Amino acid sequence: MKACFMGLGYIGLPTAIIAAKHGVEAVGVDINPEVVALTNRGKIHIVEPGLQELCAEVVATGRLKASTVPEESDAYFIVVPTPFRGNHEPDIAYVEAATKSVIPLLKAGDLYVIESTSPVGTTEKMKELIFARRPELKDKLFIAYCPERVLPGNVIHELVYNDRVIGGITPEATEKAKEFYSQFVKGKLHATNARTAEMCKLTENSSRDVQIAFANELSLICDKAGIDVWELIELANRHPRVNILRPGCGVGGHCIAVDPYFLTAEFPMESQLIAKAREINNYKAFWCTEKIKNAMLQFKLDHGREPAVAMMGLAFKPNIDDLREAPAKYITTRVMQGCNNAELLIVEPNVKEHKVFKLTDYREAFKRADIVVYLVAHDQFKTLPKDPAKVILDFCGIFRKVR
Ligand code: SAJ
Repeated sequence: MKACFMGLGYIGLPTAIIAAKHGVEAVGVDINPEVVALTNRGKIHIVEPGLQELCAEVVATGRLKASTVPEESDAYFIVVPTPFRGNHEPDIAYVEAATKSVIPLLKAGDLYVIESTSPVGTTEKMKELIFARRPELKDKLFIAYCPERVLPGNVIHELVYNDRVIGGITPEATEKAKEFYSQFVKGKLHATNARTAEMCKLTENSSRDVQIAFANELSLICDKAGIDVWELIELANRHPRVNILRPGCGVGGHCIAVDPYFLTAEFPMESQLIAKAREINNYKAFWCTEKIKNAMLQFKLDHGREPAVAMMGLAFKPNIDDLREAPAKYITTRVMQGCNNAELLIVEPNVKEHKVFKLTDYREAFKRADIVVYLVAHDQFKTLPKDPAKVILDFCGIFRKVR
């Protein structure tokens, strides 16, 4: 079977590689010619453990090739970004563009699947778009939506072993899509319709955002109440049916921090809790910024000089190098803007250099700092000593567990 993957990003590229590894003749399409050229040299442009070797293998055997234009295939997968316009309005322009580029190639019996996180109803919209241009294909295509849920950093394993939700426009389309995915997915393939599958993806990530907001709200309450929130959560989680997540310095990344807006944009009156959770998680980063500024002022009052402040971590989550939508980056920028001539020691052990931030080694930063601010719970930081002479602001529970 030949499959065309539209979009060679964090999901499209690994999926094309894994499908090729399992015998599919894969064509990976991207608008970025450098990504295409790199892939055809068997190299990857994203950071994902183990993927480089697999890419080299499937390119060398000719099972995967990359191109800037789609080729006639038996199955087409839309795996392009779905960004937001300014006012948190989802933008499916890339999905539409990718669909338009494959429409001329479609033939009866082909499979067309959207994987991109999309507003509910997108698959139906693309069905209309296809049949408007190719009326002779009406009811002769298998059209479905199949979201991915892989965790960055563990993609190869999760692409194969995660269960997947397969939502066809028709039951026959669901079965056709299940047949394709069964070539490399060992997890269970759960059949449903397209709208439910679209909603399922948004539900998974929105539920996590709400759960994190609860943990963050607890941290604000406990700060005011003089309670150790980490001790509190660890105790509450001893309850057999309580599972409170970890407070942090905010919620980052291009998924949990973004996907809830697909629901609040489309169902503004019905998604009050989801909207409020977004506000709470965004507010937490502002709250941390104010805490840091107050600690700097207090230090100056106590010591008659500006403090040296170590900002520990920029990434959006522990032990990765991805700074997209990272609250730690936002906080560091805000503190930088208001720090007068206090020395700011910015640390991100997973990034060698940054075009905006001058980075310092975490051990040196810790040694030189009067105030140490733990923003991201990177493993490296767990090796640092506890020095009572320093002011510690720990927003991520660097040495703490919650269960
Ligand atoms: N975070 C907390 N406290 C927690 C857990 C996470 O503050 O207890 C923060 C993290 O620091 C980070 C953000 O939330 O800033 C998101 O991190 P994450 O690990 O929860 O999620 P992602 O974005 O790496 O991956 C999520 C996953 N979705 C769910 O867990 C429901 C993954 O399975 C999805 O495939 C991915 O989103 C996606 O691409 O949609």
